[in-house]
Amino acid sequence: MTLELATAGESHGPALVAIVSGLPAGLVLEKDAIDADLRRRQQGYGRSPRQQIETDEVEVLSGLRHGRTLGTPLALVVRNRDHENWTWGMSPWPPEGEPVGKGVKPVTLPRPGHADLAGVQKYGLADVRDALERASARHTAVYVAAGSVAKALLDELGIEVVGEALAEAGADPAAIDAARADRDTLGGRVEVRARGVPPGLGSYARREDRLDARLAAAVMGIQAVKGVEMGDGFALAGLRGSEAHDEIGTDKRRTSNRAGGIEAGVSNGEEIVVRAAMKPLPTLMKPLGSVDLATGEAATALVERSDVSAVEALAVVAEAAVAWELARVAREKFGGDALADFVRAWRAYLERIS
Ligand code: EPS
Repeated sequence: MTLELATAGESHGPALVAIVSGLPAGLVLEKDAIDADLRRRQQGYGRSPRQQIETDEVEVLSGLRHGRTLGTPLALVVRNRDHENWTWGMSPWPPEGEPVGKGVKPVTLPRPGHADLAGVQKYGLADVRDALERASARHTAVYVAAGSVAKALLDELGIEVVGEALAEAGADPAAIDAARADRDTLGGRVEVRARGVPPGLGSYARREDRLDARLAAAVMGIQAVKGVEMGDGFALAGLRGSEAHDEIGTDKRRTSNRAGGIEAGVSNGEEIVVRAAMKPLPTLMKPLGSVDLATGEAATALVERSDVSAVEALAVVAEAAVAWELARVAREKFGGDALADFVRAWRAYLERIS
């Protein structure tokens, strides 16, 4: 038994969609809690005017009745309000009538750092828009909705997952204002902490079972993330072994947590700490050098409305990714078709190891 997530959706298409399967029946979901996470993702200083157009909110099409999961696939939808400005340009079917609104002209100026050039080469596209629409970080909205569901499941096991931006330039209004004035962008770092995770989630048996590898893949899979570390991560490389490891007390707890709650790919009962580094966003108002794919001539990259920094949004998205992966390993370990079976298996396990 595991959780699976399938998503679909373009940034300016009609909607973003997620299908979550593998939830137990009987889990109570609250629309307000999911919408609150969607709102958190939209906030943060330095976001683009797009966020004034969108008021993200979850719709549920299946898998839920009267606020309780049915143990069947849960279909989540987040609409793109901005689509009304792109109905011709992003019409799923051949558009009717004269071109009107946004997205009507092909984009031929790929942006360094975005999916634009690789996307058109890989898929044989004539319009960069056909690549950038899906590559856009817009669809992290629906990952956050799925992460919110995962957090509701983890809450049944007393696990809490919280992400926040580190107090660095990408989350500092003054630095963001300065970058905006220079028509530039910023990146930054975020940290996600998961409390209440029992020892024994994940495994050293196979590379793909390792909890740290799974969390790293989940977080690295978020747009613009270029680095992930667990606990003290890269800093551990410069320490001696005597300074780097977390000693074990008679209560089996640790006196420090440099490992970030994971050893040998298995949770050790301490707080799980995952940090991610985000590169500066690649859409620049003062564009970098590129090539016009229509003419082959030197040009500058596409200039589009964009965020100056989305580090605070990344904190919410990374929180969702960590929650999702922890919920997945918990489903694998504790199983159960009914929520009560899942919770009972967790309790029995805690009793055995205590
Ligand atoms: C993004 C470009 C911008 C961001 C977008 C991600 O969108 P637009 O081109 O519509 O202004 O605002 O992020 C979101 C819309 C969002 O909700 O997070 C990109 O190119 O990745």
